[in-house]
Amino acid sequence: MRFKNGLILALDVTDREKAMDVVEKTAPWVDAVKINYPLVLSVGSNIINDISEVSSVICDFKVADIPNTNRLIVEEAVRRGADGVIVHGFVGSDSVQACVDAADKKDVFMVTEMSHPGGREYTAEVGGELAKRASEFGVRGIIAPATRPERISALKELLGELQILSPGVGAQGGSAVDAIKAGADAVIVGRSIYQAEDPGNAAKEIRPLK
Ligand code: NUP
Repeated sequence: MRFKNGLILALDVTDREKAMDVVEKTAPWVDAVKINYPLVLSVGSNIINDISEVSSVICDFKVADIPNTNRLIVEEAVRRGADGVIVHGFVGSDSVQACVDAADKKDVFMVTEMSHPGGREYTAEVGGELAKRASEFGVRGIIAPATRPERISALKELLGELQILSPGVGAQGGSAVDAIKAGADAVIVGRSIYQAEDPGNAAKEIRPLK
């Protein structure tokens, strides 16, 4: 996936009409729409097909199970039109590998250290090790916290050529420009865009690559 605006929309809304309205209004300024359980559980998984008609879609299902279950989840997301899937790395290399195999050349992004304060408690400890092994796992990139840009830089050192997507901008306190300066390829932004009065303009303003 290429990120010319450096911006991924996190569409954590629970209403189909609102979801499609935000997708359409922000389309010129976002490189992909990331969807998560709130939307899929509220409106149904055919929302993946619908958004994929308009935009690239990343399914942030934080897949974290045994290899066989991971495979079933990723296959279904890709079958419905996902261009990328976010998976957890802490479950082990076989589980991540199952996601990469099931993704059928679509992009798999692996969570390393999470962006919220609790992300320091456990995920920070394994984040470096996961980043170091990411290319061996065959993933396209990692998820690293915009709330701690110094961690983006540190994880980038261990990553090689892989991509970095960074959530935590705006509502969680991080800055899009700082995350990109630290080495992220794109930021992931939700509330600061979909809760704005004018989501299109908010996306236009927040996108870090202009
Ligand atoms: O470490 C992570 N932090 C995070 O916020 C990994 C994530 N995937 N996310 C997701 O990014 C989170 O689930 C939400 O969909 C989005 C951030 O949304 P917001 O804080 O900009 O509203």
